[in-house]
Amino acid sequence: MEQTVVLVKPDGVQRGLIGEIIHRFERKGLKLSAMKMISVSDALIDEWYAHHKDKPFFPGLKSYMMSYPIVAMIWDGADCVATVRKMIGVTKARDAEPGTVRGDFAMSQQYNLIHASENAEIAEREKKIMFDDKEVFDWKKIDSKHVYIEEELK
Ligand code: FUP
Repeated sequence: MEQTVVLVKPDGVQRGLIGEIIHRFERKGLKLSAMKMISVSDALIDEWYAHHKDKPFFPGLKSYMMSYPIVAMIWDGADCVATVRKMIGVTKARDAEPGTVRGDFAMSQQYNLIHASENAEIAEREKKIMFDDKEVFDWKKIDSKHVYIEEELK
């Protein structure tokens, strides 16, 4: 199965949406493999958003990400990266489709509640940045045989 990294950003934590976000991924049939609340450092943001470091919005993005704790998670499932990206909606939250996290709960391009890895390669990179191996749990979810057919579990 594939894994993706999700962050509930400071605005999501402040607005009491941690549970709502977890609930959506649980009900979808995804499996939670890691979760922690952390304050992110300057260096972590530089690494995480390295591809944005020369953008005009980067200083604001960095101070926002460092303003309050975030909740970092790893979710696991078939085609999990693309599935979760669909469930969070587009970056500019007021344009995000209803039914997505950003579409249902946010209005801003920066205060858009949540991050999810863009593709499988980035997901692997983000897992290494955010989690130690001992923080990631390899466990069997017993309802998986009701979520997937046999071939999908291989
Ligand atoms: P996403 O993959 O949807 O999280 O979006 P990006 O990687 O393009 O952007 C990362 C974060 O930078 C966004 F979540 C919010 C912030 N951002 C801005 O503040 N302004 C912009 O114009 C673009 C992104």
